[in-house]
Amino acid sequence: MSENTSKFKAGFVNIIGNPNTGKSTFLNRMLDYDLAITTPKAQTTRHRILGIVNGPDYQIVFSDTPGIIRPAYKMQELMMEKVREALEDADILLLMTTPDDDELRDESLLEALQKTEKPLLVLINKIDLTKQEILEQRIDRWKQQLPKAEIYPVSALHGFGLDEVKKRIIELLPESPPYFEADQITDRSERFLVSEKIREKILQFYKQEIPYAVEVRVEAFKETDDLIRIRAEIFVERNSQKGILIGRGGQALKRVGQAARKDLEKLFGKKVFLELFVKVRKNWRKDEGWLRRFGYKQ
Ligand SMILES: Nc1nc2c(ncn2[C@@H]2O[C@H](COP(=O)(O)OP(=O)(O)OP(=O)(O)O)[C@@H](O)[C@H]2O)c(=O)[nH]1
Ligand SMILES: [Mg+2]
Repeated sequence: MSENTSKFKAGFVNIIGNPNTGKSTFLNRMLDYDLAITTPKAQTTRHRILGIVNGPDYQIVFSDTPGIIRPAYKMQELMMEKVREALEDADILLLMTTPDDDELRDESLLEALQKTEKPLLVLINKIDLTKQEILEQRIDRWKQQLPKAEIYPVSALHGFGLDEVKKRIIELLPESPPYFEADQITDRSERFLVSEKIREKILQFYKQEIPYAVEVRVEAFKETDDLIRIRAEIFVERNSQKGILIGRGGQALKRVGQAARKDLEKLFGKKVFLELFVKVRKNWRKDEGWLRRFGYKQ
């Protein structure tokens, strides 16, 4: 191998943090692509998703993870396992916080971050929404809690401070050959991205518990030269939820389909034909069998 190859840098940068702090928004900004879904609701992300950024002599493999919560049911327990895994297999850790979020919702994770030997960047995101005074208090607080961390105030949404973070990540990357082909942007399938996009619309359009009781599965994905035909199933936990999801005369579900289709056409650069079906799977969030089928468990 030539000398150049040996100087290539590559590594895993795992993003963790409380719900709704902007982890997925940050990932999309780094990729310059809307890979991960983002919404104003907490617990938008349920799975770990890799997003790969390639440069001339580096490859950053970002991992987006679910927001840190105290699990109330089996699905959330499995989500938190993914967060803990992300702590273990990172080369660089990135803790996403906001000015009004000054402690991790899990003591043991804070302890793990205090003990880690890995480079740790704490991002204070959404600084567009705060005052200098508060920001300075937060910086002091994180310096106290995590003395070895480097702290960066940013705005993922508005693109502020991100170049500096990216530059620092590249500096910190270990020397390594790339882990993925240069044209690969994620480890997730197109089917997964479609199901997430549909879930994003459900998070946006429905209130209270509906989005949390929903799982989406793509049953068929057929691509031709000028069209992608997709058939997806939406699972809910109860009949009453099915009624709400579909809405009077099917209007509510139609809105989900139209909005998802529009975004998917942008994402894939092709015309999309999308069919949605709603089914009831009683208490799937607590059921190991369903959680396995839905990909929360191996
Ligand atoms: N004002 C402002 N809003 C932001 C910023 N970054 C993200 N947001 C918004 O914050 C909300 C949450 O963003 P997400 O990226 O979904 O947050 P997350 O941490 O991935 O959330 P979970 O997946 O639920 O843990 C969205 O409405 C974003 O548009 C920012 O820099 N400024
Ligand atoms: Mg997210």
